[in-house]
Amino acid sequence: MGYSALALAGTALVSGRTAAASIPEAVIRETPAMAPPLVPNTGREYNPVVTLNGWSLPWRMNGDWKEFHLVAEPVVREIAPGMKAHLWGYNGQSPGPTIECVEGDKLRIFVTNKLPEHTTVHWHGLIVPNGMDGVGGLTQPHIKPGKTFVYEFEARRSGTFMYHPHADEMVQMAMGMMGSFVIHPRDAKFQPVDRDFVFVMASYDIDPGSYVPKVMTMTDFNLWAWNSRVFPGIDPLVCRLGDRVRVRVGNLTMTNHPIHKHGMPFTVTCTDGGWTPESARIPEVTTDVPVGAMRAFEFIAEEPGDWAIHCHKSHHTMNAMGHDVKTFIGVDKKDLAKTIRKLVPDYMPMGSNGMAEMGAMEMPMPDNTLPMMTGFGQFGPMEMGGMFSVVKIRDGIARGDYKDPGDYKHPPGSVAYEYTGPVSEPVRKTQAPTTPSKAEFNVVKPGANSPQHKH
Ligand SMILES: [Cu+2]
Repeated sequence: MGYSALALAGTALVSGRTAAASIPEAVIRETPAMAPPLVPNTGREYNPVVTLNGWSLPWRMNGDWKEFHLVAEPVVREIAPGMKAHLWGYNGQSPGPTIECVEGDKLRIFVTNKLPEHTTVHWHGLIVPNGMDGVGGLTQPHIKPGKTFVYEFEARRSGTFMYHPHADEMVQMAMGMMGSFVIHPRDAKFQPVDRDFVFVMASYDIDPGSYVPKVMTMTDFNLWAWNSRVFPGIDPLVCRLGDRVRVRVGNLTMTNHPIHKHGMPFTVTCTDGGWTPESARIPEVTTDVPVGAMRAFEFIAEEPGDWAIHCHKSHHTMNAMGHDVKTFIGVDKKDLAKTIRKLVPDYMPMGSNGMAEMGAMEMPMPDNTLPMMTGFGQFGPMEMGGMFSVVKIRDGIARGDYKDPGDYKHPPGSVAYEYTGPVSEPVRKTQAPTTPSKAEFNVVKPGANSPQHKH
């Protein structure tokens, strides 16, 4: 090979200007369907991750450099069936493809800018030479529209990281520019898992009926997404019974997300700062993922079933509509509705008894708008949206099979059921509340007229 003359082995990273003379083909993908894990056929071996509703970027080996080609460009992303958004992303989708490599790999990443404004790429959490850190103006000139820049660095430590622009950041991240970056350990036996899922959280503010996120929104987003998808558009996390499973979650929204998983506890084993020491690993069922951070947690898939996994902020498991609607719980709106219907014949009062009715209701909505509460399970409407998916644990799934196995078949007698016998009225305490006596509290004030001091 013509590149062997570079003699890079064992040296510090030298500029690859000669080797970078030819650029690898940019692989573009335009579907939000989950790609099967990208098993490496060149370079060192590793156990690839699975990107929810996404894919991993192929590379080419050039001497001992692993070369990738990212293209920053406007994309159309299906947020969930029935709604598309006009975002900015990489290589045809938002988020961009996951970049996977192995600790010690020499990486050369070409970044072509097809956006209408300049950009850069910051490698969040990676230890890179300062001039490769991607902070526009501070560590490099911006990548102007139409230009291609080259980033070269060694993958120095394994873990879970992200990439995103560090140029007009508020706009570019609000438009969906981000991706996951996984560096696999040099030793494939280190912290091994059977299934390894990754996704990055983003939030969007897209008015019902429109396509482009409002980029000035600070906190009041209306779409809370995993890999730019919302429930019911998020892939299930399909696991084989007994598998050791890792879930890597990054947060590039403007607020924290307590990620909660039903069924079995998990342990956070890695952050974007590195692997968590054994002695610091505690079992949990919820882990908070702060803004600008990654958390990877692991569990043994030992309980079969359809287990919910979701952000525990309940507004984040809702889709866009009006989150600013008034609360009407307890209000009888019958008369009011009659009056309003004289003016607006379709008027439907909402929420006198809560909002569950919305989950089953097919309300007329503007085009390109998802219901606020949606999704049907085998027992009825799930009334979810946003950051929600299902960990589907099944016996008899093949290794490497991520196809949705459908609804869980519960063993007979293991589903909550209706009681149909007589129900007596609950016993309520009818006596008016009384002020507790001093004796009940048994407060002893030194020297005061406490009972002990009365003679
Ligand atoms: Cu959340």
